[in-house]
Amino acid sequence: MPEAEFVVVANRLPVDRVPGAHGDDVWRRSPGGLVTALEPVMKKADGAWVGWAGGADLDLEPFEFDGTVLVPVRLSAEDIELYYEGMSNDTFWPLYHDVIAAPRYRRVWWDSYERVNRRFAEAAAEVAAPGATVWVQDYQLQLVPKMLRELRPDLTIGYFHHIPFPAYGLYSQLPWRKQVLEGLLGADVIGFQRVADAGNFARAVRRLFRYETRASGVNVPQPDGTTHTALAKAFPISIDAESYVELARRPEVQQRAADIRRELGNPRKILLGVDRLDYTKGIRHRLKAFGELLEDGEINVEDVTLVQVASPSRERVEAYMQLRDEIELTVGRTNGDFDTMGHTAIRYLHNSYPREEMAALFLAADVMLVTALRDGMNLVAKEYVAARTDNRGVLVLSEFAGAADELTSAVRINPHDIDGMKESIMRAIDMPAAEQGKRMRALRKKVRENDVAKWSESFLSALADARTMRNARSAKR
Ligand code: GDG
Repeated sequence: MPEAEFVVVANRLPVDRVPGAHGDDVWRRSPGGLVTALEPVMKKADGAWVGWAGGADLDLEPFEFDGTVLVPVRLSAEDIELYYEGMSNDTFWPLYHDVIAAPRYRRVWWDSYERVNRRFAEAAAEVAAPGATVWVQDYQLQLVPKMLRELRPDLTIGYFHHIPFPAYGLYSQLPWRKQVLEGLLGADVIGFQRVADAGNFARAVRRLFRYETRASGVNVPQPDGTTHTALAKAFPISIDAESYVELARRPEVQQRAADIRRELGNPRKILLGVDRLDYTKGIRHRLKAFGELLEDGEINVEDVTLVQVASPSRERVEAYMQLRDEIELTVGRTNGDFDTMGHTAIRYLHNSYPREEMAALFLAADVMLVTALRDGMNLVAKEYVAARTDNRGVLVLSEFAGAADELTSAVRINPHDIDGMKESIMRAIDMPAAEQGKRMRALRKKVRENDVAKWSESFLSALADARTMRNARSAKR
């Protein structure tokens, strides 16, 4: 197997298997933000990407795709059930999102999580060149940094946590709370979305291990008497803003935005929500506020329509099935109560759409509703802002989304406060064009200045500094 100077380790490979023209399967680049973010870095370096190819029991050899070596990690049907749907999506996900849903703690899930993390670590250890840099992604792989350091002490290891890190009072529920922190502390740099997440992590480390933390550094004593310093810091992720600007300027996307408005019966205002169908996103709270505004007579369906894109997600996990039922019941009731022949209250779309359609929706939306109860960052908020090259439109943004730290000119809401949210939605609907412009310009400046290229550069430069320091220390020994 070829050796790589730069290795990404993520739960999923950056490609999807899709049916090809000749009846066989072909690989297609997946649309995700992480793939876009890392593409330039992977191309520059001799890059490899270690991850699951999707699907059960696939035995695949490493292969090259677009100049990157992809190293598939095999997951059995049982691994998918225990490590992925169980431990990752039914324990860590709800626990780290402030127990919005009750996390389940099952020992068989944990055993599988450890086993699968080791498999990822071994695959990375095998493909990394001597002294290479490895960047591990997200909560499915929290044990990989330590496992990898044990296998390959010569590597420089980074880890980025895409979701929140909870306060100690919640984190301490986790039966394996020590093992997870130890796993993460194997990294040289541990990146979080918000300053608050890095703070929660450092507090958990102090409480459970009493390790010394100085500025953002955590000093971890090693068995051989030396100290390993892990840097735990915020690196807020972003989007490829220019690609949304480019999409929004295309005449066909603008035409589609106009068509969407017409197809909806030309309402005066279109409100939009775009989320994976997930209980962290506050979709039910949003529907409740919107339904009450209709009930109160503050708005009517000829005037205002809510478009809710809820893309299918984790459909085999019980909590997600329940959420879908609840949302669809609410949408059905609201529409049943308020729709007319020509107008609908909520246009609900349980589907995924191409990026062009998303951009057209952003352009058509007068008000974008991001009402997450807890969200690491929320890229949709940044995408909406980037697409509004006309400096119009209003972003209503939950203070519980990481994006709220940077996007301070949005209309901020607390999604638990339904009355407050109703007032803010009305304020957004009625906002004069001049105020929209002022706020949108400020938001756009933030997103265009801090794009995803800057995110990966700043993380990787912190990692390069860590590597220099480590080399200097070992030269002294
Ligand atoms: C996790 C964290 C953090 C959605 N529906 C469609 C579609 N999308 C795209 C959006 C956006 C992405 O999916 C979703 O990103 P978010 O950030 O909003 O949320 P999560 O999926 O929960 O992501 C989150 C993120 O990781 C990155 O660190 O911000 O907090 O939870 O890009 O546009 N894209 C297309 N069609 C759809 O129907 N094309």
